[in-house]
Amino acid sequence: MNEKQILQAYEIARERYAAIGVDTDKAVEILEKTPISLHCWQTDDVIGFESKAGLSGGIQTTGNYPGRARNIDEVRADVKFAKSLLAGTQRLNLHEIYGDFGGKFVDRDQCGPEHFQSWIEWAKENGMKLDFNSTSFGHPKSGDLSLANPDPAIREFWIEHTKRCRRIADAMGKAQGDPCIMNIWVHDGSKDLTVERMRYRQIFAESLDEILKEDLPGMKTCLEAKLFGIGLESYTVGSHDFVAGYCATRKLMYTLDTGHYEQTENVSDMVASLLLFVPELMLHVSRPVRWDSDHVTIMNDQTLDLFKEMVRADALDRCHIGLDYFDASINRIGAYVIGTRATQKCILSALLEPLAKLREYEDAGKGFQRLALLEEAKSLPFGAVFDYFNCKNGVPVGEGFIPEIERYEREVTSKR
Ligand code: RNT
Ligand code: ZN
Repeated sequence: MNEKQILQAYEIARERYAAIGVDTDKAVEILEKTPISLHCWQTDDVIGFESKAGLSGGIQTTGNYPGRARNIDEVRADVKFAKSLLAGTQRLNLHEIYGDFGGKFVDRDQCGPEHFQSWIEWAKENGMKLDFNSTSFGHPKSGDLSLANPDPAIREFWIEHTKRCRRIADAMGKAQGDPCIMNIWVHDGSKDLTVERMRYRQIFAESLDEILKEDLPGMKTCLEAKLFGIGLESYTVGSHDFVAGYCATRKLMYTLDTGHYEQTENVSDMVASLLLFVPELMLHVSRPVRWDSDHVTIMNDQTLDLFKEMVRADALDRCHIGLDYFDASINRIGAYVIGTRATQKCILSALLEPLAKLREYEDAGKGFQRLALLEEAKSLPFGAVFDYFNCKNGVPVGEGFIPEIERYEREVTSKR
């Protein structure tokens, strides 16, 4: 399709949507401004630059597709290339283990904003804002319990780490003039039965209270809930109930990772409950296959419903959108582009819902009409609007990004 055809198709789509009360120009404008935070850890299978200790903490990448980023320059080059194929706004989500440590070993209780100064500069140069994560896994002190550990020495170590991470996030947020969202996810749990479920959770809550004491206006903290980790199947300290209760009482942002719930659970329905009790949501958009497998996000019913619920709740501005998956079995940069575009498709689809009309039907008790319009909305010319969004922003339309990624693979990643 050439540009003229894309614009023609868009004009037709615009009229079609207008007929049911939907403003496509406005939807595209909102989509362009809605940031999606790219998770740096897709470039290198969650390894980072601190040590070669490997992954622990109940998460795992599978696959050994060639071309993994091996150092900070390669991570940056890959993120930059992925971004060049994406319309709209992207942020970059860093983990503490991706600091610029200058070849020295910097332990987790020693990290500071100085190790992220070059990231702050790089992000500015590349038009991205930063988000951040403390890192509890892949360390000799990780064990099964970090912030929930009854051993004060270990617990203190992780409290110190997390406090320092909040200060790093604060420095990032101040430098970029926009709060850095810092996620706390700890892997704490137990492989087998425990008779101390409440005790560890109580310790965890105390650790978090201590960590959150410091007032840091440049950043916002969020806490991620989880169902279970590999090797930690019987018990998770930071379960949904714990995190929901903690965030509601402390007025903290809740991190909703779409892979972290029972497979039959309707995750999208959580949006309209949580947002009544927590100030904001951080989303880790992922794709669980049979379990929390961290497959590349695609445009499926779960993801579509998630964004529909956000738009229906008029809460896009209370939701921070990030990706979280790690697929080492396919081209890693391709994985970013597929996942980001899929997320954008879902956001756009939600923005194009004929909500006013649907609400009118619902208020009038017109159940048949509501269901009919929900069904018909599925086959409206959504693709023409998405093509226009990409064309307008000068990035490949449709499958046009496939050869670009193949070229980068030929010229760059295959040589690693
Ligand atoms: C793990 C969580 C967490 C991690 C990243 C690396 O189950 O989803 O968000 O994926 O922190
Ligand atoms: Zn996550």
